[in-house]
Parts: sequence; C-alpha cells; structure tokens
Amino acid sequence: MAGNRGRIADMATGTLITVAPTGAESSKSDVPALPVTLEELVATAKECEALGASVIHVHIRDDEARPTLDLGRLRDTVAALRSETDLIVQLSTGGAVSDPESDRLRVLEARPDMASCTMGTVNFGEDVFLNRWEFIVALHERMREYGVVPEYEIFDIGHVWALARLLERHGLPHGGHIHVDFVMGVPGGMPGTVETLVAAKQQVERLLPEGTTFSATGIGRTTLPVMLASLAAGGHLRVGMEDTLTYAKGQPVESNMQLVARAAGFARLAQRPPLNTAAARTLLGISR
Ligand code: KMH
Ligand code: ZN
Repeated sequence: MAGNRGRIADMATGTLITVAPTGAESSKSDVPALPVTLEELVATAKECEALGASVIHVHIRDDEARPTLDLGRLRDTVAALRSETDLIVQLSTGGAVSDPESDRLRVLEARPDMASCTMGTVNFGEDVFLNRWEFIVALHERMREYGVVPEYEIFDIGHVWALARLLERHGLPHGGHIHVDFVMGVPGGMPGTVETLVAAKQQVERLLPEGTTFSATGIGRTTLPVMLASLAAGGHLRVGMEDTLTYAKGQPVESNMQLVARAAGFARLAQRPPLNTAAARTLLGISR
C-alpha cells in the first residue's frame, strides 16, 4: 500500500520531460550536433532517457539530412526507438511547413504511441504553418482509429478554444486523457512569457476537461522563462534542439542531453522530479 501511494504521489507531482531533438527547421551544416541519422537519433534517445526524458518528439531526415516524412523511414525509426529505449515515441504530424497534408496524415501509418496534432494555423516566422479545421479533424479521427494518443500543439491561445470545439464535436481521443503542449515564442504565435503561460493555463482550465495536463516549451531565448513558469504552474516540460540552439548567451547548445539534464535539474529543484516512462504512460493514458 505504502508503495502504491508513493507511486501515485510521484505521478501527481512529477514532471513529464519530452525531448524534441531534431525538428525540421535547422540544417545539419549550421548545427552539426543535430541528430539526423537513425543512429544519432537512437543514441540521443538512450542518453536522454537515462537523464530523465520519458517522451521523444520525432522529426526525421533523409540521407542528405533534409526533413522527410518517408513512411518506411518513419516505421524503421519507431521500431528502433522501441527496441533500444522505453521512451514514448511521439511522431510529428507537423513536419516542415512545406509538407502536404496527405504526407502528414500518412505519418500515422507508422503507428507511433503518440503523435502531435496542431490546433490551428499560425504564422511561423516568414512562413505559414497551415492547419485547416478539416485536416485537424482528420488527424484526430485517424489517431483514434489507430489507437494513437495525441499531443495537441497549442501555438496560440485561440488554439485551446479550437481544441474544446474539436472534443465537443468529435469526442475524446484514444485513452481518454487530454494532454496539450504550449509551443511559445514562435514569431507569429503566442509570446514565451510567464503572463501568457498563465493565461493559456487559465483557458485550459476553463475550456477543457478536468484532468487535462499541459507541457510547455519556449522557442529560442524564451526557453528559460517558459520552463521555470511551467514548473511553477504545475505544468510539464518539452526541451530539445528543435526549439533551442543557444544554451546561454554566446554559448551554443552542445547536445540534446545538455538540455534534458538542465530541465531535469530544474524539475528536481522544484521538488517535481522527472517521471519515469511507466509513470508517464499512466499519466498520458498510453497502454503499451
Ligand atoms: N516544424 C513545424 C512546422 C509538430 O511537430 O507537430 C511544426 C512542428 C509541430 O514542429
Ligand atoms: Zn515538431
């Protein structure tokens, strides 16, 4: 009994750490430490798991290190991560801004544990990250059909309302739990500030089912304020070279491990230590 109570307490108070190691925006030539091959990705995943990550948000690259949504490679990636780690494998359905909807939807054929589902269109620097309503519904329904647990990506506060509308019209996702990720500080999206994180959390509490959990990531220089604010607000963390390439002023990030180690350290200081992968599965409603 005492052991069970301890585990439940850990789940209530611990921190889910997601590592997003690669992304689709940075080039290997600009950022040599970016993991772009399957070997590099698996090695990164193993080390990040050992440091406290429990979820990996995956974008993959082709032989020339360009972003790709090639289904064969995605399947190989899911298989390799499952055989070499116990991490929850979350594939990106966001891809790169240039990826067509059909390719983004086909990502789910690789049958990951989780997949991202962005809740609306957002200006993305000089580009537009297009997420039409019909496409969001298609992703939501295909994920439910395949037993894939979504992570709803919230780039702007209005996306929380879009998610409430999605759930009201189309029902709960597979597993029944709602987990959202605030992606903050994208030029064109919501700013990466304490005030905005609190406002986004308030909208989650007003509009989404009780028990909804959130994580947050701040792009670029908003990484630290967003991480500290999320921990203080009872949220979880996403870190990684998809979002952050500068560790401190004038100091490039050396590796994803450096970012996960920092997040795990802050989580421990906040008395909310990293959740292990089993506790993370329970939190997110993932049965594997
Ligand atoms: N690469 C961005 C255009 C996701 O992974 O779902 C979209 C993105 C979100 O990274
Ligand atoms: Zn992504």
